[in-house]
Amino acid sequence: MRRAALIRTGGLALGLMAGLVTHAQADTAAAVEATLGHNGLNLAINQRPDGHAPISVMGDHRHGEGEVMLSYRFMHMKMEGNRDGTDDLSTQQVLANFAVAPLRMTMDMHMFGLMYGVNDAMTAMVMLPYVEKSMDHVTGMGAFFTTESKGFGDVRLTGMVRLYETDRHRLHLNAGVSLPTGSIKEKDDTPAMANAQLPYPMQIGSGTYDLLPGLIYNGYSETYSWGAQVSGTIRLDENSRDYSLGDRVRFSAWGQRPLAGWLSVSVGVDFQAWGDIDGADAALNPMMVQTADPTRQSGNRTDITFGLNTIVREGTLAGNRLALEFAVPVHQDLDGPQLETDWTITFGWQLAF
Ligand SMILES: [Cu+2]
Repeated sequence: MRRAALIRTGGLALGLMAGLVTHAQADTAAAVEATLGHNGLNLAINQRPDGHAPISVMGDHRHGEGEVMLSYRFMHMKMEGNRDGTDDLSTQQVLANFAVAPLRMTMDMHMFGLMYGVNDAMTAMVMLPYVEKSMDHVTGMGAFFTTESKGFGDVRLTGMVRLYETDRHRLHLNAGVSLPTGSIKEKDDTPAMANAQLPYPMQIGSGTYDLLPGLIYNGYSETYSWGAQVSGTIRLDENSRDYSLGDRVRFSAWGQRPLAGWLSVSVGVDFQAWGDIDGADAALNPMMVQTADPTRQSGNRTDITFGLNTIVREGTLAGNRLALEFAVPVHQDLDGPQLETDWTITFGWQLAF
């Protein structure tokens, strides 16, 4: 039964007969052909749950000309305990060098996305994040305090350009820019000062124009799919507070398996590395707390990821996608002391029309 369902997704003609094609551009045969190009498999892949990458991967797919996709992601990241290199540090060890030790941090991100198929070779994407951060600390005197920040982050504009495409393999370039729309002037009360400028990791934006280059590959068979992405964040200038965050590089690879026409599971690996901060915010005292020291911000982390993708295949909600992904680190090397990441969960909704 499952196998029959998968085979059905393999052919456009059968898919049409089964009433599975719900995209708006399927209205006319000419539009269908324009979307499909030289073969009939692409639209069927787009309708598979694993036709999209695991939800934490952005810019993984393109759209046909005129097609629009709305998306919403919610990401929650939990960090607790300090580390230097690959060794855990106790709070006492951190307090031996600083007046304040961070204990834990959470970050919630609501990411709103819009994709538009400019033509069959290029899709444009806009992403707007809303970020909420909270960090708990203890002072050398034993006083606990929490700082918080929130607001809209840096807007990202990206173009995805087809480089190579067959019915089973797709490669495209991501070329994007991040705009400095997020605040770098977040303040909160600390025991040392009321309304103090918050350290680097508690700011919402980078304050700089950043280049976002990337390359994505996706491959498909009837019973599996797989993919990989390499992407970077390159800071182009110094922000208005006289620093620039470290550049970042990220490599992800994943495999997915459809379990039903509406459900697929994924497993993957996600490596990220980031550099130290250039320059310094003059309002921050690096002797006070590690998060205010521009030379203690670099590191790298490797996560193993587990995900679920679903797609509604029929009825009035057809085309709606819901997905969940959980990431847990297997290796973290931090130029610390820095808070270490415990886990990240990402939930997402997507709808193309
Ligand atoms: Cu999309």
